[in-house]
Amino acid sequence: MDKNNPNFFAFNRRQLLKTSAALATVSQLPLPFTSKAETKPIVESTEKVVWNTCPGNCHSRCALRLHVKDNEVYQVETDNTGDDIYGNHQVRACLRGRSIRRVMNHPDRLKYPMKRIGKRGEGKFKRISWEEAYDTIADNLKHIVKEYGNEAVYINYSSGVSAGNILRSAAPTSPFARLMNCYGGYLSYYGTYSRAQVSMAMPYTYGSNEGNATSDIINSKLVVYFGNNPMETRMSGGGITYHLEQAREISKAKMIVIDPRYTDTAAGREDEWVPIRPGTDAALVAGMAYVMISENLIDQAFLDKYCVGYDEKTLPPSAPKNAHYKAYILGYGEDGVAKTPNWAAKITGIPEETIIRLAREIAMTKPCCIVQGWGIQRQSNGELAVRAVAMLAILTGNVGIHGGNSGAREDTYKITNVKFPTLKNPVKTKISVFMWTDAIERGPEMTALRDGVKGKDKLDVPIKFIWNYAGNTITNQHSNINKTHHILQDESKCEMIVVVENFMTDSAKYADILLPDLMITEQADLTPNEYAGNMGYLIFGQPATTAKFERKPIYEIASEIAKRLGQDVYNKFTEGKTQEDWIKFLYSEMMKKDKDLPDYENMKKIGIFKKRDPKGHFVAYKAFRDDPEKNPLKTPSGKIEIYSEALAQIAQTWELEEDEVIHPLPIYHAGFNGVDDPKRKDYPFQMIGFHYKARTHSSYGNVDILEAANRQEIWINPIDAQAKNIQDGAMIRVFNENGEVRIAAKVTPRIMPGVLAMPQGAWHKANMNGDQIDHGACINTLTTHRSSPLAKGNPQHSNLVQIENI
Ligand SMILES: Nc1nc2c(c(=O)[nH]1)N[C@H]1C(S)=C(S)[C@@H](COP(=O)(O)OP(=O)(O)OC[C@H]3O[C@@H](n4cnc5c(=O)[nH]c(N)nc54)[C@H](O)[C@@H]3O)O[C@H]1N2
Ligand SMILES: Nc1nc2c(c(=O)[nH]1)N[C@H]1C(S)=C(S)[C@@H](COP(=O)(O)OP(=O)(O)OC[C@H]3O[C@@H](n4cnc5c(=O)[nH]c(N)nc54)[C@H](O)[C@@H]3O)O[C@H]1N2
Ligand code: SF4
Ligand SMILES: [Mo]
Repeated sequence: MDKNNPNFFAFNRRQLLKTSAALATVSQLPLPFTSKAETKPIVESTEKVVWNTCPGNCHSRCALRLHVKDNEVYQVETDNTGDDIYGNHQVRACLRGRSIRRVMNHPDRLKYPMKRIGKRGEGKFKRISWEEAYDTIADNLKHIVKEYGNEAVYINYSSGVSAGNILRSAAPTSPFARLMNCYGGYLSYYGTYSRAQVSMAMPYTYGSNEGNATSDIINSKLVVYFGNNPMETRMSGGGITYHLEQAREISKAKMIVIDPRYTDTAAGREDEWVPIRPGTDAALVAGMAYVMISENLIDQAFLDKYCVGYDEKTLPPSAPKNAHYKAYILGYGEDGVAKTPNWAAKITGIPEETIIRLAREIAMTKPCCIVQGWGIQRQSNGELAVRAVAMLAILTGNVGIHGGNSGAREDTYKITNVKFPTLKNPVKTKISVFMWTDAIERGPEMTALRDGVKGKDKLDVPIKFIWNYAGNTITNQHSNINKTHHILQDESKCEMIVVVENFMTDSAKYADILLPDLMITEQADLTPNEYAGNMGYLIFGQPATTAKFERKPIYEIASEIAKRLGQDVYNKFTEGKTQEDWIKFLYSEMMKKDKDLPDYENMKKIGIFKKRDPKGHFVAYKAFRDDPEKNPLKTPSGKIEIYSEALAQIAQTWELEEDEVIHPLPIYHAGFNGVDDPKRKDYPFQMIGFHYKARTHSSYGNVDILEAANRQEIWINPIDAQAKNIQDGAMIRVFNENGEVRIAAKVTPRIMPGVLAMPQGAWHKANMNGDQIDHGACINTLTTHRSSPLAKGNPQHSNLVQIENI
């Protein structure tokens, strides 16, 4: 049977299951996360089982089946439809989703609308009525729009409710975006905290940022992961780890994991772990490219036919002589340095012999699937690094074929979806998602060429009003909390902050008005899949319980505010529809696009609908590979741009600091807070963050059992621990020029020497009127407000720190 037939896995799984049936008699132990492990409760007449979704943004979207009795969720199970066969498999929740009952019924959940009575950040609030809350918000909004214009109103990035279609929280899809678009518009952002650098940079190479479906690993002989940790970052049974396991089971592909940490993805599953210094992947690639080029292991025919700027032959006429990639690698380019494996070894910390061996292996094993996670791009030199990793795929001609990949992160099939329409934003100005604190402090100084303002040469006004719905990026998830605190203390700068939340998060403490929201599990919505490999699915969630205390659904909150901004605003916002009307409407639009969807009532009944990608395993840029003339890429030349004229132009015109580089080629540059930053004299350790299984960012961070199971601790190599006389488990100080945290030390060889790793998303806990020492160990006490050069994105993994015993 053809491996690329979408039924291939199904066939193979059946074979496997047959074999395992024989084994089952020997071992009857249920596997973790299988439906067989679940108890089927006896459903009494007062009880019901309600389908809904895990709310957060972990890039899986799991189905929850909530068992309800007397208006309380008493048990949580997950998807029990489908089977163990790939393409019809179960979208099983991880421990976080299964602990949702502890979030819904948490004693700290917000119950009433409140207004702030202490200073911002102090956490002192007073209960008010909904009427007073709505009036205060509407009056302030009217006043600010009148005084400064709509550009002074900002909707902050947030991802707490990235699941539900109507509830979607981030600015481009937030209900507040629709509200503001009915009221003259708002200052919007480009990019995300997730992938600002890669989304900006990769299209200069490929015209977009596509990767092969994970399931296509079935066709690979070798899998190389650069800073990609799906076992922790895409944990669900509906997520990609499932396909990864299955695909490798069948293809027997060898796996190499390149990461400063020995990750859960590597753990016992990899064939080789290559520890690397953070921010140096581009140097590793250059060292490997040197071997491939000098040993003639590259795919010259591919480079000639599909690429621009590999060598003199395809270098655009506008480029200076020897500005091509080959010259850069071999040492006759601008810098005159040959990027030998020895050169790369000194930068990356990877032995020269390993670099040579890896280069040969990657070049000679075909097809080879090269994938990068987003850890390497959340850095001060992230834009260069992501294009550099793509070079490995390009040099070896692994782009556009089954079993290969572009070097980007793995892709997914998505179910047909129609979102709550946010309408057109009359304000065209955009800032980078990361630069909102700058826009409060020095908005009118921010320009297109220096600060990446888009749609205009400069901002006219600073941010004066912030909507923050279902997000903790005011402080906890944004960088440099102490500096942000300082900026927000001055109430004459940003005049009004509205936070809609479930908890008194660190960000919520900065609200002027704080509103208690219903959770997604307490209302109806449609949720499409996110990263799920080759299977798309749609979940129709229903409210598990009625609203408790004075919590309200966001659609009602936004509608009530709209009403106070004018009858016309209200009419435009609601179009006379209730939340249920909207769901019916959106679903009918989806049904028009996908004839396979069941009808509304049936969808409501079944709760989850699954559909396998009818086209099989997605391969990025396959059409281009098959016929580049007919299917050009979206780059200016229509080809893969190793040398980008557009970037050459930007490099010449934008205003940059000395330690910032934008370059037409994917060169190595250390960036700020990198390996060769002079600040290492005082702060010798490189410290990365990582996305942790204990939480989804800060969400679930207050669930005690999850906290206990996965402690907040900083990874330190035994060599460093010994030099610093730090014992495993000891509480230590981690500090730099931005602040100080206290955290337990995890002394482990799973991290390379000289590098520390701190799980991101822990709840910031500091006395902000006192010493500001963070006892919660939120990594953003230590990160910087400086942005990366091209995307102006968050370099939250580029940090330099010192550690000491307390
Ligand atoms: N240093 C560092 N910082 C980072 C990162 C990093 O790697 N390192 N990662 C970045 C990335 S990739 C991202 S995506 C961001 C994520 O940052 P955020 O988008 O802020 O994500 P969370 O911390 O999960 O916060 C979501 C909030 O939504 C709330 N919430 C959940 N459900 C509901 C609901 O139904 N209604 C309302 N109103 N609220 C709800 C939760 O209580 C929680 O406070 O963090 C970024 N910050
Ligand atoms: N459990 C859980 N899952 C999540 C999330 C969560 O908070 N918790 N968040 C979700 C969200 S919104 C996002 S955006 C994604 C984030 O997904 P990613 O950005 O891919 O996750 P990270 O853990 O930040 O980074 C991935 C890996 O890169 C490594 N790394 C860091 N710097 C470097 C480097 O310079 N070179 C190399 N080679 N490796 C490096 C880290 O050690 C880590 O193992 O995860 C999603 N999934
Ligand atoms: S946190 Fe992610 S993997 Fe876990 S249940 Fe929720 S959506 Fe699924
Ligand atoms: Mo993210």
